[in-house]
Amino acid sequence: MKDDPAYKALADIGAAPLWRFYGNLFPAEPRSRAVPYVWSWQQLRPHLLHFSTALSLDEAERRVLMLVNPALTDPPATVNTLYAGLQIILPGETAQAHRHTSNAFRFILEGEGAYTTVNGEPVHMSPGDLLLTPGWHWHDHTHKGDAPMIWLDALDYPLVNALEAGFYEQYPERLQPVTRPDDTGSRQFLHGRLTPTWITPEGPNSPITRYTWTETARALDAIADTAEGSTVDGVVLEYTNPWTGGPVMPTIGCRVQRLRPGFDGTGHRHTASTIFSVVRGEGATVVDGVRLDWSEHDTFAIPCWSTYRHINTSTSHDAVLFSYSDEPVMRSLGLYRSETADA
Ligand code: GTQ
Repeated sequence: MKDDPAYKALADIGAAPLWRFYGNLFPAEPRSRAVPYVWSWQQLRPHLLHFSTALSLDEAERRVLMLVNPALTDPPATVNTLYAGLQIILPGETAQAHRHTSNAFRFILEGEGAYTTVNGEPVHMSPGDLLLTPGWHWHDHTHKGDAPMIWLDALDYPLVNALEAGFYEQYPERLQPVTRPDDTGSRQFLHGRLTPTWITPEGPNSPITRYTWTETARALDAIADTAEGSTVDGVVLEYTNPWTGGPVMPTIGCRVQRLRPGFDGTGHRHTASTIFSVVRGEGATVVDGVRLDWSEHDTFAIPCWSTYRHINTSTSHDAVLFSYSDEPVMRSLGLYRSETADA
């Protein structure tokens, strides 16, 4: 009975009746707390520029606007397991060297002339480049160009903190010493099937520190006339770890896709939570009946197990989307599921 005083007695001694919690603990299917959302580049960019002069990099370790899911504000996250932020750095600035157990990457949106030093290797940035900063790698940023540099930051800290595995350390100096030639990782490995034989795999991450847009665009162009791709995603390519053929880091997988003019995708859903960054073009993604309209450099979030489909609203131009998800986590834990569905 409802007001049985025994319930109160249970709570006082650290116990609870399973039958009152069962449906929430074992839902028939996932019900993400995150909501579908699109962050507007046009709205955010002026705020980035404002803070680039209002706040120095001595006042903030990183000058970043977090893209916070309206349903995930405490602690802030973009989807359940992943985070996105927009970072700006001005010519002449440096950002303090540090490392954390969270895996991170940057996807470059605007500017030229900055680099991130990752475990002694300067990794240079151009728009469309993907730069990896795997967990526990020292990283600091330096900008030697002549205009602001803006990129998308991605981290898995919502997952790492949920696992209570977060460690962080500051480097004793502002910048770490450079100990490897510029862009070593991409120069050694970013050449398809030609892998250096004298280097042995180390750790779970891709050795490619920089996936250049030049190479990515070349791959997309080369495939353009040979394949329609999938009805769900168009021509979609996964950034891979040359040691494994699998995702670039153990917790985050990255993709790039081209939606041909007028593309109207079929719907699907999967247990991976996903974040998209619009490289080029304009379109819409319909998520559980909510239409997210997007254009260049917008970011949008697709929660776990929500049904979605992509539309390229242009009839003359391709749309290109970069995306990342926790699919490697779901797969390695046996929790990945996907199915086609009407969106
Ligand atoms: O640039 O190292 O957006 O450590 C969040 C945490 C960026 C970075 C973020 C970070 C960084």
